Amino acid sequence: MLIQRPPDLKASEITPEAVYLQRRSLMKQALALLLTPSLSQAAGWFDKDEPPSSPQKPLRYSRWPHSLQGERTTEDAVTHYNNYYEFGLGKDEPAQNARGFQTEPWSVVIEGECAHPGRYTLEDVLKGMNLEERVYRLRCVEAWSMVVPWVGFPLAALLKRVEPGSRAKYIAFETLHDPERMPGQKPGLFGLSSLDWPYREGLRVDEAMHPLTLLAVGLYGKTLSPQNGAPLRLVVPWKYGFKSIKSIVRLRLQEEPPETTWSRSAPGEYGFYANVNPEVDHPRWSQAKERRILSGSLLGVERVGTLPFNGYAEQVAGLYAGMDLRRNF
Ligand SMILES: Nc1nc2c(c(=O)[nH]1)N[C@H]1C(S)=C(S)[C@@H](COP(=O)(O)O)O[C@H]1N2
Ligand SMILES: [Mo]
Repeated sequence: MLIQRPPDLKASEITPEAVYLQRRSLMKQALALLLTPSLSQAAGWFDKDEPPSSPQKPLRYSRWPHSLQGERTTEDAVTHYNNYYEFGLGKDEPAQNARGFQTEPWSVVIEGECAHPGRYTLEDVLKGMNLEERVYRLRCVEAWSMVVPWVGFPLAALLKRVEPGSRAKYIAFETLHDPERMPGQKPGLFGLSSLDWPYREGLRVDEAMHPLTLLAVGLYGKTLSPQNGAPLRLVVPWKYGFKSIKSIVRLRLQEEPPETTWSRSAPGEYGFYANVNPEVDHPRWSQAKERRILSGSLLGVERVGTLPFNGYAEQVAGLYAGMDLRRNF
């Protein structure tokens, strides 16, 4: 399916990941965008008078020394410009539709090739964990990015507790599957019936054990808002945003590479590795630059060059030594 984009619509505003799958939702969104007066768009993509979301609680954490310097994306923008298809296709929809999403109680099943499989409550998972604030860039495959002060702990700390076995080569992640609580999972409701739920992602175990790989429980010093993946989500800063799976309920250690949602639905567009790479274009648009979103206004969004591995090459390029990154995209 090839969809011609009206020249005045930016790729980042029409949700290309979903566009591939569903023409109807594209038409709806394109129409909505065309009908949006540019002035109100400039004022921000969300309604300031909206009722409050579920209350976010303050977190105790220490600062990580190697954080990004410089500007951050405002909290408003991080919490109101989201990709979370379980709660709708538009960037402003998750903040609306995830309001009141219940994350207590929450538990995570850890299974497969490890010494201590089981169902862990979120409290078990967090017990004794040292929470840190780490300012990481999140670079979306749609060529926009944000700079976010995440709060979390290294995934490695959790994996070490369950002691992966020698056959554990990959780790599979799953988001909650509960159409009653996640309306986007209801067949056809957002026109995304062809995406099979739950949302799935995967990493190689050495990627998962890398000290930059974070399980985030908060941002801007507070517990995560539902739209950002409460209560527990992955952040892999050198990979495109879709790897950073939200609201995780299952981790499986396994020998074989897991299937992932986007590479399953569009294998030519989304690979397993998804390392940020300005030299490997998405088949339908360039990845050489990104629009750095810093506040709730789309006017004056700076376009900056995208860095290999999203700027973390020094720390992670060694994981891929000898691999052809054009083939393993
Ligand atoms: N379960 C789930 N996780 C998800 C997504 C999603 O639709 N569902 N979207 C991904 C994409 S494409 C991006 S860019 C990031 C966005 O994270 P943010 O909304 O916190 O900025 O979440 C990722 N994790
Ligand atoms: Mo994304």
